[in-house]
Amino acid sequence: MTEILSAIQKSAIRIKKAIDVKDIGYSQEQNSSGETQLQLDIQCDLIIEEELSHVFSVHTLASEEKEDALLVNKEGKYLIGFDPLDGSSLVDVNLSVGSIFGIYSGSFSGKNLIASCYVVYGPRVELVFAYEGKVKLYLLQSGEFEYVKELRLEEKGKINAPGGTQQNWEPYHKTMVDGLFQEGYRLRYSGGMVPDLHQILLKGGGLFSYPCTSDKPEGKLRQVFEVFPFAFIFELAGGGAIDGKENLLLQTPKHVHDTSPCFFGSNYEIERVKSTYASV
Ligand code: P6P
Repeated sequence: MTEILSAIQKSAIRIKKAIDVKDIGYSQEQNSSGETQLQLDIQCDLIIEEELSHVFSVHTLASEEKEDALLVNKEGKYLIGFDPLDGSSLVDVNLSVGSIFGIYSGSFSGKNLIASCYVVYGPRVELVFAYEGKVKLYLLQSGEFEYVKELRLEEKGKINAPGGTQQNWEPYHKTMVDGLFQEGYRLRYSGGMVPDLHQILLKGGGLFSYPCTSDKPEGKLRQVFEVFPFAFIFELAGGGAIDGKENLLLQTPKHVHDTSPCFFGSNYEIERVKSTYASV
């Protein structure tokens, strides 16, 4: 696992440099979710593929930016699902973006996650690695990632990050979100999953939600590349991660690009979601 973490760290340093280059515009291509790819998306995907395919323990790579998974070493032990540059369209407006990695054993099922990691490219570059019961924060300083501290969620937080187009929310979901605001929760939502969830983790807790909506009945966020890795992190940090009713890590995607409604947060907020969704 050390070699995988090291390869992710090398990727992050190269991706940071790529982000700092003047905008290189959109490609003519679309990814498997029908999103037009930035040249930067493709470049970051290649960087990660290059770095991870040299690690002997990696068996298969699956990228959000590619239709099919790639076998890199049949003797390898781990399958890695990754989103090379989540929220990449936010680079144009100078907001934080991130890379997300799920490290699986055997298959891309939630229960087979062994470790997960994300990198947030903001005013600083920080990396969070969840493995063997601990969620560890690292900060990039003078070209090296230095360990900072372990991350833990409080039982109850103060942040509410409601995703999705509000006019397409179910009425019961809107009532739940508004109820949290009436209790004094603060709106913190940038449209970037990585910085939005990083803020909740570092500020002690709250709720991030991307529910089923009338325009996205299966949710928007991808299980293998985004949802499972963050579910693993939030659970290890003492919080919860559900699809409204069930633990997200109990899910097994039919296709590597499948999505799921998702809620990540401290226990108090996750219980609130469960009670809201219990009767729907
Ligand atoms: P919406 C970015 O495109 C992304 O995949 C996640 O990073 C983010 O949480 C979500 O979509 C934002 O979606 O519909 O709220 O703009």
